[in-house]
Amino acid sequence: MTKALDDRMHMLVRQGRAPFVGSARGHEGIQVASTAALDGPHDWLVPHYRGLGNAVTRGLTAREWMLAVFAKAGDPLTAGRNIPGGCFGSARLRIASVSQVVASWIPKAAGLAYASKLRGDGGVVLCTFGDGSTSKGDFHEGLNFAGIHKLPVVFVCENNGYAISVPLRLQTGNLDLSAKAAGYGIPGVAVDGTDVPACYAACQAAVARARAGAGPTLIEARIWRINAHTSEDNQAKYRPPEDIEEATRHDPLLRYEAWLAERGCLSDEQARGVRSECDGEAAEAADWAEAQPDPRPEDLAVNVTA
Ligand SMILES: Cc1ncc(C[n+]2csc(CCOP(=O)(O)OP(=O)(O)O)c2C)c(N)n1
Repeated sequence: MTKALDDRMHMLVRQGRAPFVGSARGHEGIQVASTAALDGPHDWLVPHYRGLGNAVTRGLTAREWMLAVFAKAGDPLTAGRNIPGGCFGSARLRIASVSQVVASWIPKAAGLAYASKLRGDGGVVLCTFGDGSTSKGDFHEGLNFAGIHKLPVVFVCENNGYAISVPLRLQTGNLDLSAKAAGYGIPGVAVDGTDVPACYAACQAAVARARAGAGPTLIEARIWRINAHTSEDNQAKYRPPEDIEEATRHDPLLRYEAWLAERGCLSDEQARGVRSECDGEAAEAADWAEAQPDPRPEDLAVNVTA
């Protein structure tokens, strides 16, 4: 479903119907696996703007997603007043509001986990971000606080190797991002983010650890950015052609499909069926959302606090 929505958004942007898309291509495996591991009634998801796979797995519908893409009044997070296509959230699904301010949500995730711990409700927080976010102060503050108080939070760094045009080697002197966990006294786990079962196992173990009161984990999922940073970005300007080409060979969806097929769990026909069902749902959701009412100018300041 994530890929179907992603593909549809690109189509809408090219047709001039939607303004903008930040693609999750390449991120789907870790996003679906980490969110599937978050299975408690008091759990919270605190995703980054690229978290389409997290949102869909958590239960955000294609129609709700498309309301945000078209910035419609019914957009469940901000009623159409945030950057379209990268801002979603849902009180119903316990998805905290998504911010475009890189890494700003990491200390907030630690705060949510602190609240859960104080309440003793057994909740776990899943917080996701990119590799670029690890060089922000918020990363340090969030992980430091979570480490001190042994908070029930799982930090998942989706390392796609770039922060827009900045490659990882210009972001940090230590390319092993999972190693940063040691500075906070918490476990750091590196996982191949294109390997869905491995991602699920790592995330499940981290969620169980958090729920048992043993504290946070940092998981670094190493993935490939299959598309440009956003539809506004020309990655050919800074990314070698071989690297762009190589990324297409690390598609977690194709790898997982092959994994299922090898075990007799998915035939070609079933895979085609799933794809066509998802494509149909994404197309229907886009057409439906496009026809919904725009926000009213007089509602600009609703829920805006000073
Ligand atoms: C504080 C801040 N600085 C800069 C930006 C512009 N910006 C948006 S996304 C991004 C790159 C973030 O890279 P990363 O954390 O690796 O995540 P990715 O987008 O690659 O998934 C930047 C610099 C921003 N939104 N917020």
